[in-house]
Order: sequence, then structure tokens, then C-alpha cells
Amino acid sequence: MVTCATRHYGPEMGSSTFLSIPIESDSMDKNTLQQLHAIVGETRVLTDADSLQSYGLDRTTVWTAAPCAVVLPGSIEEVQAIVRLANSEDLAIVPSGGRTGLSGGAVAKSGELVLALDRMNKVLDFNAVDRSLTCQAGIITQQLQEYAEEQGLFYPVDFASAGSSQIGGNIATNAGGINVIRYGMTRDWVLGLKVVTGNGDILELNRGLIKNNTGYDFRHLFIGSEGTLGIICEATMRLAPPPKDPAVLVLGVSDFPAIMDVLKTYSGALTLNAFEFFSDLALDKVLAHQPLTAPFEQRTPYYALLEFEQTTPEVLDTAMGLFENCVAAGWVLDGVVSQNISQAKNLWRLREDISETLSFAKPYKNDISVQVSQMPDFIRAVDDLASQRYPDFEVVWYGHIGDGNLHLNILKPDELSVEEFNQQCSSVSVEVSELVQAFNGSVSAEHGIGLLKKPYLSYTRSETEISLMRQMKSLFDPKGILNPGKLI
Ligand code: 2HG
Ligand code: ZN
Repeated sequence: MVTCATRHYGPEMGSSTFLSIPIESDSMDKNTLQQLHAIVGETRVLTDADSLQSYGLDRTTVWTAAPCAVVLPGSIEEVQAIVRLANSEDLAIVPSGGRTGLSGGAVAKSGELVLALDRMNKVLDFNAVDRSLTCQAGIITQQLQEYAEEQGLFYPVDFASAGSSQIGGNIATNAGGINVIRYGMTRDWVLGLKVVTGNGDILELNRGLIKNNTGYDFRHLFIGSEGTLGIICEATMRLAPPPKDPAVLVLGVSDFPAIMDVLKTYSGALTLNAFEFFSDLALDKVLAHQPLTAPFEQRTPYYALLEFEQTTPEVLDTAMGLFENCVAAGWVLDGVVSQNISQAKNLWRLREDISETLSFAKPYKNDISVQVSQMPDFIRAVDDLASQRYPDFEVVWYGHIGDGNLHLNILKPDELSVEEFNQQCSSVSVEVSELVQAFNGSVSAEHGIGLLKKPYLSYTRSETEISLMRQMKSLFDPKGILNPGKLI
């Protein structure tokens, strides 16, 4: 086991490789600029090249940033005034959080105004009885987690980009991450929202209630809407008691179907906080680029990473007993369990550092889900497709087994030009989407649709559903000024 390294909280997401599509930036007309200055103050409107570049992109590398300006409101009233101005000037707005997304949902490529929530980053209220906190949308996820911890509580939605993503963006994309098997997605933790709709109305949705059966729950419509219906300005989030003494177990597994047996074995006996997996190729890449060591000497085709709560001292004995059963059954070849927090963190890095490690190569990325029980057949189908049609591609698998969520990354072979690789990957996207459809899965498990997955939405959602989504958009955003071109 290597010595303690703190969890990496910096930029973590890899970049998606598709064609780069440069688009000319429109500059904002003087009159609109003056009106924006009047709303937020002159220093809160940025038009310098660096700001336009950094606020215009997320973690994808497909598009060229070309916003007309960036505005940094300080209150929900200022957001409302900006949205009203945008309606009267026919100005498109791209709502912007930490821009850690991987599907182009926060990309401003066509002269839009970026509305960044960075200044709206305060905790507004904490209630120990309700176990809830109300915050502005621009708070960094990790800060929210730390605030909860200071109160002896726990905000369980977690992922490698927690150090730079914002809660508003998490809600707008219904972020998932590594604890979904136990705690669910962001949606499950939202008790209330304050939003400004595309029409400029302020809506207070659900007001922190647990029970509220009064018709359509608009709160859930805004969660995962990717900034196309309104701008999330405030959120009331539910908090949980912290898990007791989590331990991390990494198991070397003989083949992918055996991971299912391991899942069945462990989830039946222990309270699992996480059940992740990665392939040996993913481990190879991480070890080549990060100061980490392999979990154990023997290399195995796949690794399962489990985190479980040690509610009693006997839990560890149970975990060890299960390990022996799994070895006897031939599913597990080797394993290691953390003895302290720093070892647990290092084991987690073997999984959490994959995305950032691969980003150097600008891999092709896909984020898909099928029912958990379908995963072995689905992986086999994609592997067969890759070996028959793209034998030179390096296919790296990892993801969230407990949620049926697979991350497929493909590295460009040296002998292929970027253009050729991108072209072939466009076919991969179609072929993988066809397989996802055949398996009744989803073309986006947790990264959202944005710009990147828009061409593939119909592999998961019916024409009727997409048409209803469009009608909904026109109700909340009649002039179509919010995040145009994204999702639908
Ligand atoms: C993860 O689970 C993230 O590590 C990123 O969702 C996945 O970069 C990816 O493909
Ligand atoms: Zn993920």
C-alpha cells in the first residue's frame, strides 16, 4: 500500500474528442452592455478574451468558445433582471456553474451571454432538525460537503470533480457519481429550488417539504433539465448522517460476469456505499501516470472496488468471509482491504483518477447505462463490435457497477490521424447507441445530453417524449433564450 495522498480535487474530467467546430464570436451591442452594467455593475460583466474562453467551455474539446460576454449576478433578483433583458433583446443565455461537464451542456459557441453563478456561493440557512441546508447555486460541491461535515452531517453525492463543480450544475445535470448505489443521484437530495424561468418568473419549488402532494412537482422537472427551462439560483438540500467508518476493498476479478457474482454476494450481506469497477487497461494507464501502486502483485482482467460501512467490528470479518467464498468460487483472484483512511483514499484514487489520467490522450468517451443484470452481455456486445470493426482501438472500461453505469473510453491508435479517429468514432457512437437501444438502456447515464449526445437522444427517448419535452420548454422559456441547441 502506498503512503497517504490526499484526494485529488482539481480539474478531473477528461475531454471528449469529436470534430472541432470554430464559431465566430459576436460582440455584445453597446446598449445591451450598458443595461447589463446597470443591473450588476460594470466590473461584473466580462468581455476580455481569457474570460470568454474559460467561461465559454466545459470539459469537452469539441467546440470553440464564442460567447459575447460573461455576466456574474449576485442575487436572484439580478438573475431575473438579466433574463428579462435577454428576452427583450432576443439574447441567448448559457447558464454556467463549474463547467466540469462532459457533454457540452455549458458550452457557449454562438455569441450567447454566459450567466455564471460563481458569486452566488453562500450557505443561506441550515436546519439541524430538518437536516437540511439552503444555499445559493454557485456553491462548490466540496464546500457543501464540508459544511455538512462541520454540522456532523453528510452530503453524499460525490465524484472526482466535487472540488470545482457547483451545486446548481449538479442539480441541472442530476449528477450521479460514486455513491449512487447507496444514496441515489442528486435528485434524491433536493428538497426545494428557487429558479428564474426562461420567461423571467421566479418560482419557489417545494419549499423544503418532505410531503407535498399538490400536483405536478416542477422541482423534478428542473432537475436534469440542463439549463433549458430556467436558472437554478437557490437549493434546499437534504443531508444524511455520516456513514460509520467506511472501509475500501479492491478485488481482482477473473472476468466481467464474475463481477456480478461478487456484487450479489457482497450486496446481500453488507451495506455498500459504492461498488465500482475498472479494467486492467484502466489500471495500467493510471499507474503509468500517477504516483500510485497496484493494489496487489497479481494483475487480473478486472477490479471491483467496494466501499462498505463498518457499523460493527464484525463487519470486517463478514467481508473477509465473503472474500474467501468468492475466491473459492473462482470469481476473485486476489484482494486488499484498507486499514485506515489514507489507504482507503489511495485505493479510491485507482478508480477516481482514471478519467483525468486518460484526458491527456483526448479519448473518445461514452457514458451509458443498462440494467445491472444486463451489463455482462452489453459489455460483451460492445467488445465484440470493437474487435471486429475497430481492432486497433484501445477500449478502456470503468464505471459504477452498482448503477448499471458504464464509462467507455477509447484511445486513438498512434497510426490514425485525429481526423480519421474522429470519423470512426462517429460511427462508434451510432453503433453503440444502437446496442444501447437494443438493451433498453440509456445513451446518457449521468453526464447529460448537452450538445454532444443530442444526435443520439432518440435512441433512448421516443419521438413523442421529445416532442413533449419541446412543448414543456416552450412553456417555461417561450422565446427559447435559455441554453438554445442543448438537449432538444
Ligand atoms: C467518472 O465516473 C466520471 O469517473 C468521468 O463520470 C467518466 O471521464 C469519464 O468518462
Ligand atoms: Zn461516472
